Amino acid sequence: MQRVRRQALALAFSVAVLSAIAARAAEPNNTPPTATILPGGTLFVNDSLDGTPGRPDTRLGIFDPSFTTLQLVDDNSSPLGNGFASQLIGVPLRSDGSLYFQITGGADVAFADLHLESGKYAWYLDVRDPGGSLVPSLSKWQNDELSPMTSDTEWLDPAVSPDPENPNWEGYTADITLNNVIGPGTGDSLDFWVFTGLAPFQEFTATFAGEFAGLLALYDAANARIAQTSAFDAIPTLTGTADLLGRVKIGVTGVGDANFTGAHVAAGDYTLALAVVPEPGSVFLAGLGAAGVWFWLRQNRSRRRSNSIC
Ligand SMILES: [Ca+2]
Ligand SMILES: [Ca+2]
Ligand SMILES: [Ca+2]
Ligand SMILES: [Ca+2]
Repeated sequence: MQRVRRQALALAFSVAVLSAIAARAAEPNNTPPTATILPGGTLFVNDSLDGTPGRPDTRLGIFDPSFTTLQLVDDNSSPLGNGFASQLIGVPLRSDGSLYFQITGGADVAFADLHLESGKYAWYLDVRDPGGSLVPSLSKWQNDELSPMTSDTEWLDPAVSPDPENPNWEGYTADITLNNVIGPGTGDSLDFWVFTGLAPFQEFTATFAGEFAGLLALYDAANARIAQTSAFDAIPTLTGTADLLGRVKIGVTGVGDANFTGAHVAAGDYTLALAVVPEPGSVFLAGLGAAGVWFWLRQNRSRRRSNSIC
């Protein structure tokens, strides 16, 4: 018994040392299928996210049909994105039902394509009738991309008014809203990790601590998201069980990106730590650190199995 105990303590110690070696992501690990597979025994990772690059600062202008006369402009009014996206509310449609608008970089005040912004964004055009109700048939949206020294021109074609009593579209307006934080951007906005070497169906608790507000999600072997933390969790914590192979796949993103597509601007270092749940009823097990328990159990089980085979 003494020999078994010494062996178990030595194993627990070696696992604790292994766990103390902070793993880093083998980037890109930005999707569940490309998750970084951690060495068996690794129970925490120190890494970082940066969702800020690739978010274009936009400027939005309303123009005449020939795009020569700027009539209305906005730089940073959008409630969507990172605070540098644009929005114009209640823009009157022209008397033929048309509307012409242009999106350029924030610094390009003259709409002369003089800017260096790049990245994906989305625009939403919501047309409202004179009573303020949305007109879905005329409303539309699109994902787009801004590149340095270019701009995007968009418009609503002239059309016959839906109201014969109001052929000149009087009172019809459009809200144009831009979102400059869509998709993963061009930085390191997502990390996916696979912890390995746990016992089959081993219970675990995963916790996140970081310089930014984070979200964790648990993925199954088919890369389906099966559980996730909420933006309201003071300490993002997931509980679950390892799969048949003793693996746990966890995704890390920033608050606001509940779909784990990387659409957030959080940045900073974080620690993701896994604690395995010891089986109750053993005083000896309670004396071992959580880092060593699963390994001790696994060794003991395989030893028992080989004993019973002999
Ligand atoms: Ca990372
Ligand atoms: Ca802007
Ligand atoms: Ca474009
Ligand atoms: Ca990553």
